Amino acid sequence: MTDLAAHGAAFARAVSGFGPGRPVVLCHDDADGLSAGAILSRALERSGRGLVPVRVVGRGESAWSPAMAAELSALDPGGLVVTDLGVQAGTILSGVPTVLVDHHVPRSMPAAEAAVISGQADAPTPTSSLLAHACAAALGEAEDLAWLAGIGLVGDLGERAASADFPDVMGPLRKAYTLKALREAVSLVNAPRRSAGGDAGPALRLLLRAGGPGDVVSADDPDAALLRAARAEVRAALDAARSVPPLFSGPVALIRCDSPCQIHPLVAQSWTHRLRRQVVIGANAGFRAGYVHFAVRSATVPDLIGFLEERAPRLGPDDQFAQGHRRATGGQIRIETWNRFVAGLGFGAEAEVP
Ligand SMILES: [Mn+2]
Repeated sequence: MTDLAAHGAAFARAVSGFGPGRPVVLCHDDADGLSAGAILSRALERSGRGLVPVRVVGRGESAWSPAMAAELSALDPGGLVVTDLGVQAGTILSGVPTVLVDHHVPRSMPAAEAAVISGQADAPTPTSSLLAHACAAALGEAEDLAWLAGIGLVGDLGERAASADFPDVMGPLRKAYTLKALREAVSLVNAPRRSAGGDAGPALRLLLRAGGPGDVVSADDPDAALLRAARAEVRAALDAARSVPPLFSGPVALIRCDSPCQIHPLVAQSWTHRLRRQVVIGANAGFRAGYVHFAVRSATVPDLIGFLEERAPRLGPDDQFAQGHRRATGGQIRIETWNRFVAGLGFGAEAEVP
C-alpha cells in the first residue's frame, strides 16, 4: 500500500520542529528531483516560512559533504528539506533539523540526525515528487501543484508505468494538461542535467514560476532558451550513440558510448524495448576522465541491484556501484574496475576501455 497521507502527516510533524529561520530545500537535478524541490519550496512559502531557497545538488556534488555544510551554514536555515538525493546516515548541517523526502533504496539509515519520509517500501513505489506533493498537501492547499508531481512521475517511471501505477494521480492530470504537455515538459527539464554543462538551474527556475506544464513548454525567456539548446545538444549525442550495435554476453546486452553528455541512461532505456529479455547496460567512457559511468535497465528483470551485486567486481575506494533503484541502477567506476567488471560478465576486449 502507498499511504501518501501518512507520509504527508509525518512531514508536517517534522517541519513543526523547525527553527524560526527560513528552511532551505535541497534536491536532485532530474525531473523528479527538481519537481519535488519546486513543490516543497512553494508549499513551505505558502505555509508562511518566507522565501524558501532551493539548492540543486548536481553532477559530482553531495549533500553530505563539508563543502555543502559550509555553503548551507552561511544561509543559517531553520531546517533542511532534502529530496530525491537518497537516504543515508550522517549529518548534513549540525544542529539543524533535517527531513529527507525520498524513494531510493537507503544507502544507510540515519539514527537521530534526520527524519525520513521514504516511499521505498511502498508498493507501488511513489516518486519523490509524488511524496513531496503529499507533504505539501499536509501543509495546506496544494491541488495546483499536482502537475509538478506528474512531471516527476513521467520523468522517473515513463508515461505508461506512471499511468498504470498511479491512475488516481495521472488520470486527472492527463485530462487537465494532456500527456503530450507533461511529456514535453519532462524532456525539457531533464535536458540540462544531461548536457555537457550539466547546470539544471534554468529548469528549476522555470518549474518554480510555471503554472502548469504548458507554461514550461511555451516559455520564451533566457531559461527556456537554455533548456532548448541543452535538449538539441543531447539529441545530437544520442543520435550518434544509437547507431552503435549492442554487444552480448549471457543475459547482458552492452552498448558503449563516448560522450560528454549524460546519455547512457537514455541509451540503456531505449534498447530495453527491443531487447526485452536482456539486462541492458549503457556505458559511457567519455563522461568523466578516468571513469566509466553506466546505467542498467531491463524490461523484464525486476531487481537490477541484486543482479549487479551478484556480479560485482572488486571495487576501489572511488567506485560507486549498484546505486539507485531496483528497476533503474548503474554506477560510476574507474576504468580498471570497469574492465574487470566486463571481463567477469564474459565480454571480450571490445567491451573494455583502453
Ligand atoms: Mn532523481
